[in-house]
Amino acid sequence: MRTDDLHLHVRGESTYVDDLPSPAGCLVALPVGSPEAHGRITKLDVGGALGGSEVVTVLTAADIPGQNQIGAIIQDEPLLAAEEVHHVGQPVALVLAESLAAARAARKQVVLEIDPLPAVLDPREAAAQGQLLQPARTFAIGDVDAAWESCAVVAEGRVETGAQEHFYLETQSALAVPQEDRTLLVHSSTQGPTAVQKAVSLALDVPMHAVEVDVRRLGGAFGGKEDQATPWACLAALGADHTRRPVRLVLDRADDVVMTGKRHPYSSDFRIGLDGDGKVLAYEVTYYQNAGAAADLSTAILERSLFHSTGSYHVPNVKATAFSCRTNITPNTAFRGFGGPQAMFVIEAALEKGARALGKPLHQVQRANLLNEGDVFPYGMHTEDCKAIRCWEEADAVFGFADLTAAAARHNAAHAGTKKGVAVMPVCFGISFTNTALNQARALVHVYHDGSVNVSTGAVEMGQGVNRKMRSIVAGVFGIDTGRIRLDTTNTGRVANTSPTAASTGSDLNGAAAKLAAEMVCARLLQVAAKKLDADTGELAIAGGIVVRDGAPTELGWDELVQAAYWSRTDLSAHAHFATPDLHFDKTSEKGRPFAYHVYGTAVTEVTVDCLRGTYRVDAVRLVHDLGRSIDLATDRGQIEGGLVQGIGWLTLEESDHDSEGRLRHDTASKYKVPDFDSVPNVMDVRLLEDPNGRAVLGSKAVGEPPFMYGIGAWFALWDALRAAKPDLNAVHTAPLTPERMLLLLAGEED
Ligand code: LUZ
Ligand code: MOS
Repeated sequence: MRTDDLHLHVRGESTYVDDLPSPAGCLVALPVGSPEAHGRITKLDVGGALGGSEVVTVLTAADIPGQNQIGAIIQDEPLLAAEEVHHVGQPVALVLAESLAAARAARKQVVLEIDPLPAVLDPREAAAQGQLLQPARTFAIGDVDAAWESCAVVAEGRVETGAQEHFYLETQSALAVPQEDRTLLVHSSTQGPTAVQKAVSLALDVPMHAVEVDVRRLGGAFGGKEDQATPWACLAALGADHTRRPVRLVLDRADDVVMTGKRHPYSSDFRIGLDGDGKVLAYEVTYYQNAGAAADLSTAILERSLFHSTGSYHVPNVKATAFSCRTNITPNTAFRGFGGPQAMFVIEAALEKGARALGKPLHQVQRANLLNEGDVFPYGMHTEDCKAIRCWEEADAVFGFADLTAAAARHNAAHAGTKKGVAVMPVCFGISFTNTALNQARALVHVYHDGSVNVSTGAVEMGQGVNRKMRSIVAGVFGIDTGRIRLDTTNTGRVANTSPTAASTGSDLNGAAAKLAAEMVCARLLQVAAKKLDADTGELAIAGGIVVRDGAPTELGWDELVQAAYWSRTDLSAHAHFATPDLHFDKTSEKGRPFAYHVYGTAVTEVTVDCLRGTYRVDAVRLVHDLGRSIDLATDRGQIEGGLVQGIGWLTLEESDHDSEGRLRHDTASKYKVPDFDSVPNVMDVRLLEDPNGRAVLGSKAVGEPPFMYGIGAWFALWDALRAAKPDLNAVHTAPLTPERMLLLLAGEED
């Protein structure tokens, strides 16, 4: 029997929230969003909408029985706006109707009048006005101010990185079904079932035990459903609680794009100082994060930017300052990398400018500064089992950076119409939630007395393959075929107090908990086996579905053993908890050991630019990735290739911006370019450094986010090609480097 969902995906049989059959009497909910970026609500009249046929009711802030507040870190975001609106698309009311068509018609009849207030869209402007989510944070080590004078060169510059739309195929969805006694079952497309459970309980003023959140799988998330699945589940729950009828809320693509946040755009200033050998002596950086109209996860994202300010490099004197700036755009949120990519792009830009000032090749300067074993990060943690240099050296040995650079130079000398560029991109990414308390997980393992196994964890399957890994881990403990094991839904009734499946930690945390729970049941089974075989438990194990004694198979098979255990009244279920050891961080000194370990890697990217058209191709990305011992190689390769392509998209194609009124310029797939099959590099050569990791389950390493940042290499390879065409170019490091911007730069129209 097949127990993963790949065969369901290819047959289109996997169920998502919107595929769940409608329970009897199910209503459709549709949010009404603000048309203005900032203003005072002077009139909200739902009377016209209520007159429509099939319209059941229209709810506003006044109908919320509990808190009108969904902010998880900072309580600054209403579920439904009551007096003021702070961004276009901010929900102000909820239409409940018998059909989607009726809900759409009714939404047009809601009268919403807003007295506009000035909208701030730019993070530097917000900072100048004191619109900050929290006081500035600074990570510092050494003495930058004293270091400048010992530098051979000092370079300064400004860096802009853009937003990124998650574009998960499944839009935000929830189905809330009222149960007896004012309890609720909520199906939600969320990475954080407990976050949804808690927010619903606060909005409805019921205890958490009255809210059961169930998640089968998500059709993609990428961070977009870590925090921002919550409002839609709360609104569906509000409708269900109010009407005592089931309520389905599925955003259409246009609403989803306008009403949900993106990756944070950052505007940054850097100053870097190098000695004559290209060693970085000092680095000073200031980040202005465009948080949007409410905090959401912005302050945590800002923290991860600070942790990644020096990328893969050791810098002795650092001062990194970060501002989380409140503006009037949709609150931005988690997105693969969580602020890390933004900071890593800045240090790469700084090295590029510094290398140029020194007249040395960029990759030589990068190599000279790579992290070594025992080096200290600005946040006080030292590298352990550091793979930065090993990945770089292996990539250089296999792919030959000098040869690739020389080949590009030969091409460029011989061709005026096209230019080739090459860039090396080293990655170092810290694994663990930076909020230490979140680094815990639970699992529940049931062995049924027919020998089949049911596993529940706090991990949410979002296409990343976490369920395959859980299954493989449990099968390994029991010594049985993976086909005997099924992963159940992620459900707050079976596994409580889940951390979101995020920060690349899903498999590390939940896999460790699942392993512990399976080991508890396995130990009990071996006691039963020992009795039956008149053996010592120490001599016994299960392998290939059979009890083995001192390595030799016995007569006792798994099914028979499980039945014997049941009939002798043995507990065949176990719940276990795992918390990552040795983590601590002190926010006063900004020092500690926030990460269990780091993931390393090095990619080399080659591109060709058409100098007449500004168009380009990513010819090849070749990389060496620090994977640890893989639990599921195909899944890990998928994460590496997918992350890389998503990173290339962020830096080269995906342009998300607003007009001067704060309205998004795109709300459809035709106006926003996500990477497609054509954007995939012609060559993707992924080599793995497979070295067991002592700090995660079965020697594995987290793989979800780190590969995203290889995509930064595509930007610098394009920049390299651009410089071959325009050696005197002195433009701002701005991403994405779209074909349009490339053309303007080639034509000397943009700076
Ligand atoms: N989510 C979160 C994350 O809440 N904390 C983190 O540190 C994090 N890091 C990466 C992605 N999501
Ligand atoms: Mo995240 S960016 O939800 O791991």
